[in-house]
Amino acid sequence: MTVRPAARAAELREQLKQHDYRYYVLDEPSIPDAEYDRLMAELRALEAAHPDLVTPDSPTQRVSGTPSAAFGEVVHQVPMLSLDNAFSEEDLAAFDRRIHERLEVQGDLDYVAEPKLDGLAIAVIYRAGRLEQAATRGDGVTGEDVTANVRTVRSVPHRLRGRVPPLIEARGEVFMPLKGFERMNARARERGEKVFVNPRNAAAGSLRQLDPRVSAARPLDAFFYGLGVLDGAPLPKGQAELLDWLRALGLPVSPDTRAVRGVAGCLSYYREMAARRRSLPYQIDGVVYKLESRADQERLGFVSRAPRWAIAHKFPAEEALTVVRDIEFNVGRTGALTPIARLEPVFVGGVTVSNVTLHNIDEVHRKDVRVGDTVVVRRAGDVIPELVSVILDKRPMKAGRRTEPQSRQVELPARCPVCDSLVLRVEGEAVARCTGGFTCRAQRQEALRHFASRRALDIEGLGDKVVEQLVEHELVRSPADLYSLTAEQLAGLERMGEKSAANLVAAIDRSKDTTLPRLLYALGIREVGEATALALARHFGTLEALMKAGEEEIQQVEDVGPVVAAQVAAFFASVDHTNVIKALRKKGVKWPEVARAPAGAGAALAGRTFVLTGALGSMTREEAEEALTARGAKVSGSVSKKTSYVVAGADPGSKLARARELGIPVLDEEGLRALLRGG
Ligand code: I6G
Repeated sequence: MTVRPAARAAELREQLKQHDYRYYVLDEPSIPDAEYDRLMAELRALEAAHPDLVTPDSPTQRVSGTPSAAFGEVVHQVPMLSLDNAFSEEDLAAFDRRIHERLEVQGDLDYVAEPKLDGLAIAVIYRAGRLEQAATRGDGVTGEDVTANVRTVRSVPHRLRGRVPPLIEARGEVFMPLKGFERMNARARERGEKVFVNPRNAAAGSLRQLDPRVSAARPLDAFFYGLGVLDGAPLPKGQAELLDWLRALGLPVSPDTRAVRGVAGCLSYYREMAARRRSLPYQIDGVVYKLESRADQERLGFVSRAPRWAIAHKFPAEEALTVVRDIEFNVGRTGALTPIARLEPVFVGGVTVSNVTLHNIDEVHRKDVRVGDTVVVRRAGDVIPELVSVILDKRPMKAGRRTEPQSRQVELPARCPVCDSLVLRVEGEAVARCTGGFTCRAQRQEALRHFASRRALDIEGLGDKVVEQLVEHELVRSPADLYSLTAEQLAGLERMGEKSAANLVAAIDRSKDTTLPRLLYALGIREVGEATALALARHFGTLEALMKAGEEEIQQVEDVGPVVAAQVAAFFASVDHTNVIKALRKKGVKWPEVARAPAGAGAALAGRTFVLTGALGSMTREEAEEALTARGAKVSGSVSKKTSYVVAGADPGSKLARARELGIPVLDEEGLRALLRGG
């Protein structure tokens, strides 16, 4: 679709005016600065190609910053200029070259480099050393009188120090340090008040408060870097001397200004500040280089409201606009479903971003992100790119309807996009998960690792690396496939000798003799840990009985609530899972029936807490723990007043001493066995 230049220019003018109003009057910009700059650049290019399209009221014809009628007007005696921007090293080199050409000099030039604060430009007049007037830049010619508010900024002195000139106008930037900004927004959020989108807007909004008492409560700060009017004192010879003088007068000046030489010196300062940017206590959006010599500055002069002797070297924009092409759900190793926004690729923060995570479905709903939306994407430093917000004004609407969007709210899928198993979301939890376990390709590796782990089927030698290769080469899809593996197949894997392959086959074979609690735990059903597996086994006795049970019946098991019951029922509702169980049986995996315990009974050691310390001779620590928990006891890692018994084996540690200290009964291995027999 081609748009006629005249129509496009009119559209851009209208948009820019709207954005100016939101930015300068409401202090509520709806698009990132970089996007504003892009719109302005497009309008400038159009007007350059078609000069007849330039209108007197075009935003390109004035410096932005409409003064608000609410404040008195101040006409700047010396206009407040703006700075040209350099967005690349080439731009900077061209700036330096132009100066060489105009001054007809050779060799490296001396510059002063300064951080470019993201704040609000101000001019402060001191007469006989007393603060008389403070004004915003406004449109560069006329600003707003913000004297009362600037008086509340602590770092701006009401009186200058030392030998003061009869009249001096210092120029600089008012800004809000990050800590203060965050504190202020946190407080506003608590009170349900408006929060500011960034420190720049917070500073602007605070300075333009009609009630200076409100300004006074805002954590504003200022740095000065330039001169407007000066009477009764000689002008400093250069920028470095000017900064020293401002400091001497008691005005705050950035501690990070530096004399540099040539383009190379400028660039090394730029890189250093870019690296330090995240750790500075205030926001900067670039650095400024100024030719040191005032005599040379005067020879160079100005071009269209910007000095030829200074330039702002901007950091890459950290925010940009793009369009959401799609929203997909990624399934992680643990089955967690993560919504991902697929974006129209966009260059932001120095890289091209085409995907951003939306974390969870609540976040999607909170931000109300939909397919087709125009969104603000942010990438600050090395931080992972994030989707900041949706530009609701740009949401595509149905043809002929102003209020009905084309898109619908994104919903959590009912089934896993990878394996089609049910997706469950535990109430109160942000994360939704696929219940597929090892039947889900995305989760297979993690599920197999769990199946083989020590407290599950305990297959020695089936470590992470082996599982990874088995899954990758598709030798194993479900745990039942493990029992068909041959030593030859295993010997073909990386870092697996013949001996280890044979050992692994033997270990897999040994694991066939297992118990129902271990098997239930090994299946990796969400919310089913060892204790729950044991409780389920003791309640139902057989796997068949459990598989037939409904959610309500499962809830009869001690300590099993609706959340666990829903997960167990969903797991066994999957044909894939029941097929895996059948296949395990067929391959010879056996789990004998468990003596059923009526609810609450059979737990002879219920309510007692044990702590194990030192090595036991006839059983491993895990076996001891299993035996104890099977009888309803709890096993803890540390001794406290609540400990019922400490079981001490060989070489007990400090836990034994602690038990003695607290007077807790200590059992040796024989004592433990006796207790277990009795229970
Ligand atoms: O907007 C500005 C920010 C910082 C400036 C500036 C500056 O020096 C550190 N310097 C000048 C000369 C101007 N604007 C016009």
